[in-house]
Amino acid sequence: MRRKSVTSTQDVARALPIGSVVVADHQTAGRGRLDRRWESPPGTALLVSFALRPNPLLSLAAGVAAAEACGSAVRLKWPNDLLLGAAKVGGILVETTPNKAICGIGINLTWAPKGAAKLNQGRDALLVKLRIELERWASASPEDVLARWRGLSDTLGRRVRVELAGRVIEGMAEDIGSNGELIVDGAPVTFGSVIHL
Ligand code: BT5
Repeated sequence: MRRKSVTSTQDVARALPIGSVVVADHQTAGRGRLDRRWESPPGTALLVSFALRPNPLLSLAAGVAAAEACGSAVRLKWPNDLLLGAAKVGGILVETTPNKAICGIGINLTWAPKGAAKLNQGRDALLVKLRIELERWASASPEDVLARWRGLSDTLGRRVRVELAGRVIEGMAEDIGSNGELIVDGAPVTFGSVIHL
């Protein structure tokens, strides 16, 4: 389904059956995690939400799918950023209901906020590739998703600072665990914002 303007493609997809895809030219209230805003002027980005079956590794699988669709210059930052060079070019937001997962993907194409990147690819061609990759990776085995995520990762092998609720840790990002958690100096981090040092 294509819309000119919506609050968020996530809000529209939430009410639709599994398998639905919602694309919008503009979001008046695009969002990231933790009530953060996702900004993009009308017609400058791929803004899409997929209604899918719940899957505990969906956020990582969607990152893999998006990176594969964008091309080899795009890499992944834990937990959910798409990077071009060192700059954020897109993001993934997975929201769940008891029987559905709403997977939102935003990728900057012809505009990016200060400090961020844009991909300069055509929206419709990118969406075609993304649908194919997401179908593949959302139904791939956890081992395959984790292995490909490791291969596309720009986070592993780096020193990172992780901002957790009320606490900051620093250490080496060593691996991701079987539930998608980041392993920093041997300890699992399941939630938080990461800064590459
Ligand atoms: C994300 O959140 O990176 C997930 C973004 C998901 C957006 C898609 S668009 C389609 C669907 N519908 C929605 O409403 N959302 C999804 P997070 O990791 O919380 O990052 C948010 C932060 O990224 C913000 O606080 C800004 O600092 C920054 N940001 C905002 N807009 C950006 C942009 N266009 N490009 C790069 N960074 C941006």
